[in-house]
Amino acid sequence: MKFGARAALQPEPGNLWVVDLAPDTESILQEVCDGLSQAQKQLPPKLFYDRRGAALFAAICGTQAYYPTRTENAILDWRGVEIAREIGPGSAIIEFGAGKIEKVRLLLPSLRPAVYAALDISRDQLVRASDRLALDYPWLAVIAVIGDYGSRLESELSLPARARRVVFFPGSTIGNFEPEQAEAFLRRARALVGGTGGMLIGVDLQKPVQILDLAYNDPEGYTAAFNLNLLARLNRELSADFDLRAFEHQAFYNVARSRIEMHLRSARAQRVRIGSRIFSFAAGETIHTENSYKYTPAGFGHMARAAGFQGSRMWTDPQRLFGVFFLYN
Ligand code: AVI
Repeated sequence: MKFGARAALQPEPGNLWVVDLAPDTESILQEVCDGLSQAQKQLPPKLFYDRRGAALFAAICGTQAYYPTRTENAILDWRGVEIAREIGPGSAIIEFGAGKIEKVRLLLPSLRPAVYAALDISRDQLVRASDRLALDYPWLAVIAVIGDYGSRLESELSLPARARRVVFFPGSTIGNFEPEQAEAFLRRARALVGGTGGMLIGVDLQKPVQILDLAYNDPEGYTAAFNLNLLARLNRELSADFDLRAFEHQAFYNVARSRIEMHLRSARAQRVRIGSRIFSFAAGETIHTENSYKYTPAGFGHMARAAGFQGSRMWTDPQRLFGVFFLYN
């Protein structure tokens, strides 16, 4: 494994290159204080994914209640050959939010890309997973980029000029963006892949409320632990003094806005210190920690066209819980 400076970054088969674009503690502190100063207090969901948060998210994905992971995996597995045919061999796959790098493995045997670049905020997990991938697929050049979705990936990547570029964005993480941000993200992906490129993206579809509510309130309590870990992380990394027993997990489907909302509800009136700042909470007041928007196939297709993609194709499961879209120019 090599930690590469941009000038030296040249992918080679069998090699893994690592670029670190992670935000520093100062900018995280600023973002946290800004969020907790709003009338509706909020925290950015990207902070969920420290080492413990990434492990809890993996546990959520394994629950019976959280259907998106297994449903998307099944679609990628069943439709892998068709998807590979759409994309073509020798491509450069750029995955945003790659996590444990499991999903792309379902596609690699039929897809045979030349390069795979993974971006993720969870440093340890990404380095471990991309190192393993490079070992398992000696014919594949692997690049690991540590950063959030705002990282200027475009200027850091050096990809073979002739490879068809395809952004891979599975997991329905697009649902964690506000609709305007989601459209801007698609537009950015389109600019990154250029005129001949495409985007393979997983999208969670609208469905009955009970299925959604259960998925974000799993009986095992992993989602609650994942949500509360955000406060534990602020205690650890920003010397905050949140009392974790005084906050509780809340998740519900907001029908009017077609989104799951996650909050942390203060069980009593309390004051919390973060660095030199004090934040007051009323009893019952919440910190809004995440939205997870659910789309209809038509609604998502419309957004993709507004972002500049000219065509799309969707694969889904028999219950139409989840959609995997290929967007192209
Ligand atoms: C990463 N993202 C797509 C997940 C979701 O379903 O919105 C995050 C998550 N939050 C709670 N459970 C899962």
